[in-house]
Parts: sequence; structure tokens; C-alpha cells
Amino acid sequence: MTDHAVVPVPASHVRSGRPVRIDGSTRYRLAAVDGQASALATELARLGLARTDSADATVHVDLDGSAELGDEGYRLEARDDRVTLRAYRPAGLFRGVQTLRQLVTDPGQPGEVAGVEIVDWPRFRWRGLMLDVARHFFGVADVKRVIDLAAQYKINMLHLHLTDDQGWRIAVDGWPKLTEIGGRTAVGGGPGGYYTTDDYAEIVDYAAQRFITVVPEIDVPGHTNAALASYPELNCDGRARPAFTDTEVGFSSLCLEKPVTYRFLAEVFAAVAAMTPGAYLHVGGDEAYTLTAAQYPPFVERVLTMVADTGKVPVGWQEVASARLVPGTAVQYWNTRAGPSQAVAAVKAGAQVIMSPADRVYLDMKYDPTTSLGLHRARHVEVRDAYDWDPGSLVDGIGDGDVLGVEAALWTETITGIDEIERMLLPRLAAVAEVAWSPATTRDWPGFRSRLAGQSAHWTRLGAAYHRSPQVAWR
Ligand code: TNX
Repeated sequence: MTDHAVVPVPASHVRSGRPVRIDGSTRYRLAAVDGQASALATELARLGLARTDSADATVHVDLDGSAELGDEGYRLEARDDRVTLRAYRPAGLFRGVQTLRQLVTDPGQPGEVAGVEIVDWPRFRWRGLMLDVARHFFGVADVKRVIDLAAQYKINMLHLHLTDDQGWRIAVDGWPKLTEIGGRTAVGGGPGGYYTTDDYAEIVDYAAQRFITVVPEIDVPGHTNAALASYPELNCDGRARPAFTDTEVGFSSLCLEKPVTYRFLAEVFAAVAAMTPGAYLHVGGDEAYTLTAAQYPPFVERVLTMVADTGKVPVGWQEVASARLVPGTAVQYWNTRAGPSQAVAAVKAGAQVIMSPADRVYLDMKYDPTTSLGLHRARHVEVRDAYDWDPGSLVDGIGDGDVLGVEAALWTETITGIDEIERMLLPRLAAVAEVAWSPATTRDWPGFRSRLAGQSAHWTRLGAAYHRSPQVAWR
């Protein structure tokens, strides 16, 4: 048996003692956790464990009142016929249960948990996945599936790209045509779709049960053709734009001169903020190629202020760094062809950066020339590309303390179904998750490569499609 096959690799782990046997009669005790315990209990049940309140349980899951490892850290010990998982917060227990699952030989079947002592906590606070539900729409069930896959690798932020030229995917009170018209299109002319307020609440709740925060993105001022097609008054010439179902970018913009634009934005941001228990609201800001260098920054400043006024922390793609940033704004570095100068400027202005370098973590990129799905922009992104980089030293002038975290992105121009999403996420999402979670000193490509091979049995058990990268010796 290999040492262990945990992804992301824990901050510290030592092999200790005999493995602990697990079978149909093994019980767990979940103490001192109320409210948020149901997803934890579901996860433990999936390991084949039954719940008990008795102290003679084999698996003990408990809060421990020690803040030392932070809100997501945990300690996991398996030895002397006993498994103990402790954390300061339920979130830490949930992360620890993901580790425990990976230590069980064959979850749901009789087997054993390797004898270990693990102390673990995340390197970065933001470990995200962005899903583009605008180019193609994915319903609540698909998003839940994505949440499940992400949760296994300790991802804690789900960024939903809710609006773009090809579709508007979220219902907003007072602006019904956004979804009636703007929600009915998609790349290639498909039927589109959108989330009602209840649908969205269901996603937010499902994510929260797994200690994942949903970050909604309303992309402005560019990438707005779906809104411009829905409401003629949002266009400077007062004429609705035709629906757009192709894949070019950068041609659309809200009309910056019209007061209605700002009423629209205020109402949309207020509505989306009200649906969002999380702290962040993403305003896009990318690829507004029709605007001049004099037009764009003041608009962005106004938008960031509007978001801050809703009580949310604004996030924007790297382009927003040309504006004066509201304190606390997080800036997402993505465009590796344009280079990091905007991200560096954002850091100089006091912002924190979310690292999404396209040539590493854009999971819509083809793996290699034989990949049928996906785009091929700068380069291919094989699993090693997604893995073998360091967020704290990638860019001169951006150090660990400037990095809020790391986020993988799945744009969906070419992606139409959940099986295609899975094939693009797996195995690369596991790689990005380890980059975001594990200390630089505990991880390296040879180790990851061998631990990753152990994940495929699990994906097969889940019925998830994955790319059998030739870089990995799959079992
Ligand atoms: C750039 S990344 C975009 C998206 C595209 C993506 C395709 C970013 C902020 N904008 O609009 O979907 O490239 O890889």
C-alpha cells in the first residue's frame, strides 16, 4: 500500500500504528455540532458508518475549542482501533471528513483506515472554482454535482459567472425580461435557461452545507449583450441588440451615459446581494474593448462603490485595477498573455489577488491536441501544467501575503453537459485544489502524480468522467 493517497496532501502527516478496521458494524459519534451537521452525517454515512451517541464508537468526530488551526483546519488520528477527528469549526470537520474518506480502503465496504496522524489546514483562504453558466446553462442538479466534486478536494468558493453576451441566468425582481429574453439563448442557439430565486437559494444552501461560499458574478460593462437584447433602454441608441449565440468577446457594453444604466445596476446588485449570504460579489469588468481608457475607470469605480454599498466586498477581473479600488477589493489575475502588470498594480494599491492564470488553471483549455472539447488559446493545459506552479512566486511583486487564493475557471463555450464538465475538471481540479490548499513544502509533482492515480477508483465509483492523462500511471 502507498503511504497514503490524500489529495490535497495534508500540511503534516505521519504514519502511526496499525490500521483501524471498518465494517458494517462500525459506528461514528458526532458530538457538539449542531445546525450544520447534516452534510457531515451524510458524508460519514457514505463511508458505510452508522451513527451512535455511545462513547464506544470507533470514529469520533468532535469540535475541540482550539482555534490554532483556524476555521478549516483539523486533526485526524487513526490508531488503537479508534479514529478521532477534531476541529475548531464544523467547516474543519467537513474538510477532515474528506481526508478520512480518502484514507478508507473502499468506502462503503469492509476495509480499513490507514494508521495516521494528520494535522492539516489550508494555505490560502480562497480556493475557488468558477463555472460559466452563461455560455451554456447548467441547471441546479448539474451545479450540485459540481459542488460535490469540488467539496471532495476542499474547494471553498464557487464563483458562478451568471451573465454574459449569450445569456442572463438569474431572475431579478423588476427586470423580468432579463430572463424572459436574455435567459433564452446560449452559445450555438440552444434553449438556455436561468435560475429562479428559489433555484438559486437551493444552490447556495447546498453549497453552504458543504462549507462552500457561492460568489455571484454580474459581468459589466462588457459581456452584456443578453441584457442589451432584453431592454432597449440600456443601449445608447435605445434599440435592443439582437441575441448573440457565437463566441467572440469584447464587443458589447452598457451605455455609460444613461442614468437608467445605474438604476439597473443598483437594482441588480441589490437583488443579487440579497440572495448572497457570502461576503463577495463579482462585477466582472473584463474585456470591455469598446470603451476608451477615459471611460472605463470611472465606470468601474462607480460600480465597485455600488457593490460596497450593498455590504458586499467587490471582486473584479484584473482589468478593474486601472480604476481606483474600493478598499478590500479582490482582483482576479487571469490574462497571462497580457501579463501580470494589472495584478501587480492592484497589489501596490493595497488589493489582494486571486490567482487564475489562464495557462495554468483555465480548465476549459484542451489538455493536448487530441482533446475534442475545449478551447486552445495560449497553450494546452495538461494536469502537470495545472499543478506545477506556485501562487506565491508566480509573479514578481506578488508574494504569499498578497494572494487571497487560487481559482480554477471553467468557461463553457464548448461545454454542453455534465459529463463534459467532469472530463474537463477531472483530474485538473484536484491539481488546482492542492496548489491552493497544501503548503509549498509538502507537495511536489512526483508525489501528486502517484496520489492522483489513486483518485480514479473514486471517480469511477461516482460514475464521473475524467481525462486519463498520459502523465499519470492510472491504476
Ligand atoms: C476570456 S477570462 C474570458 C472569457 C472567455 C475565456 C475563454 C475572462 C475574464 N474572460 O470571456 O470565456 O477567455 O477561455
